[in-house]
Amino acid sequence: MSIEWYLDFVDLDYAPSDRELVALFRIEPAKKITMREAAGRIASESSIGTWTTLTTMSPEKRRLMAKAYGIKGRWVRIAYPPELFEGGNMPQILSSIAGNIFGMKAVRNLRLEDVRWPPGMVRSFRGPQFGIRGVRKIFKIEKRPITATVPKPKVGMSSEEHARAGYEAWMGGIDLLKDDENLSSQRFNQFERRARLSFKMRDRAERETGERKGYLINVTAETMEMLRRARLVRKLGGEHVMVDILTAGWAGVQTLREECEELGLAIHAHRAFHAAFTRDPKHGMSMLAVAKIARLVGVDQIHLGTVVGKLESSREEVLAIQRAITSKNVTGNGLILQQRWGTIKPVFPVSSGGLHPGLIPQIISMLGRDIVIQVGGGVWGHPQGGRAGATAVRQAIDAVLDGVSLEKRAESEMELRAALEKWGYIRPK
Ligand code: CAP
Ligand code: MG
Repeated sequence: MSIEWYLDFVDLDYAPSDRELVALFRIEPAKKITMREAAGRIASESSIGTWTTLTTMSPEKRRLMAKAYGIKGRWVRIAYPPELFEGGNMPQILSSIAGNIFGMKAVRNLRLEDVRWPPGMVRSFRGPQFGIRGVRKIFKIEKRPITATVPKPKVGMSSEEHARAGYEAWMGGIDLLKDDENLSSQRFNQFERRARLSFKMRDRAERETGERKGYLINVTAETMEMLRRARLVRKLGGEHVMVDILTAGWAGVQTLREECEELGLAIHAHRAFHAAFTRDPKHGMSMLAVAKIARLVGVDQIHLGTVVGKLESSREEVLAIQRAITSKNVTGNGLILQQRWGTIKPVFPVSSGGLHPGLIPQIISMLGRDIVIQVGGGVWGHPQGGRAGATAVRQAIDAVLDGVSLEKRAESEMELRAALEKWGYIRPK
C-alpha cells in the first residue's frame, strides 16, 4: 500500500482555467528526487496535502488540490483553485504559495519567480489609491521624473536638523523629502516633532518656490501606531506616508492601506529586507513577485532598483518589475507569466540606491521619465551642501530632458560641475 500521494498533484498536460492562480517556480530537486516528484510535493504542501496518504479525503476536498504542470527544465507551473484562498487576505495566500514549501527536504533550492493573479483575486484587493497619474497630479509635475532625497546620515539628525535638511533640499529643487527606512521615532528625532517641524518647513518652501513639495514620512511601526501616525500626517496637511512593507508585514500594510483610503494619503513602499530572500537566484522569491503583491495591496510608489547603483539589481529584473507594476496587461514569456490588472492602477517606480547626478542619464535612458529618482548620499555628499546637491540633481535631469550632455551643461551650472568633479560617473558599491 502506497504511503504517499504526491504524484496525484501532478498533471503534466493540465490546462488551468482563467479563474485559477498560477505560480511559476524554479525547482532544484534534492538528490534522488525527480522534478515530477519535487513538483508534486510543492503542489501538495502548498495546497491541501501532507507527507502521507490520509483517511479523511473526499471528492470535494480533492477539488482543492493544486496541479503541477508545464515542467520545463527546472521550471514548473502550479495552478491553484481560487477556493483555496481567502480573497483580500494576502498573508493567508502567501502562507499557501510561499509558506512551508521552501523548507521541504525534497528540494535543494526553490524560488517563487512569478504569480499570475486571476481576475477574481485581483478584484479582492484595493490596488493603489492614486497611482502614477494621481501622484503627478498631487505635485503638479506632468512630465519629468519626480525627485526625492533622504537626509543623510540616515539616522542621527534631530527633528530640527531633519526639517532644516528638508527645507534646504526643497529650496534646491527636490520635490519630495523622504525619511530613511530605519528612521521612525527615535529619542533624538521623535515622529510627531519631526512631522510638525518638517511640514512647517514644507509649507515655507512651497511659499518661497511656488512649487508643490512633498514629504514621504516613515510611519513604519506596530499597526495601531502606524494608523495614529498616518492620521497625524493627514492633520498636518501631508499627502503621503512611507512604509517599509516587508518589515511591517502584509497585514500591517493592508490595514494602513484601508486607513489611507479614508485619509486620502498616498503610500510610498520601501522594500528593506527584500534582499534577504529575493537576491539568491536559486532560492526564495523574486522581487517581481513581491512588487506585484505590493501593487495588488495598493502602494502608490515602490523601489525597484537602479542596476548602476550600490545595491544588487539586474537590468532584466528591473525592467521586468517596471513592466509588471506599470502596465495594464503583461504578456507572458518563459520566465514571466501573463497578467491582466483590470482596474488596478499602475505604481510609480522608484529608482534609488547609490545614485548621484553622474548616473541620472543612465537611469532615465533605462527607465524613462515616469519614475521617481531618489538621491541620498548623492545630495548630502555634495561639496557645497544639500541645497546645491539638490540643485545638481535637477540640473542633471534637465540636461537629459534637453538632450544635452552633463559635461556641456556643467560648463554653465556650477552645482552640477561640482558633483561631477567629486563623483564623475562612478557606480558605487
Ligand atoms: C538610498 C537609501 C535607500 C535605498 C534602498 C539607502 O540612499 O536611502 O534605502 O535606495 O534600496 O538607505 O540606501 P542613497 P532600494 O541614495 O544614499 O544610496 O531602493 O534598492 O530598495
Ligand atoms: Mg534608505
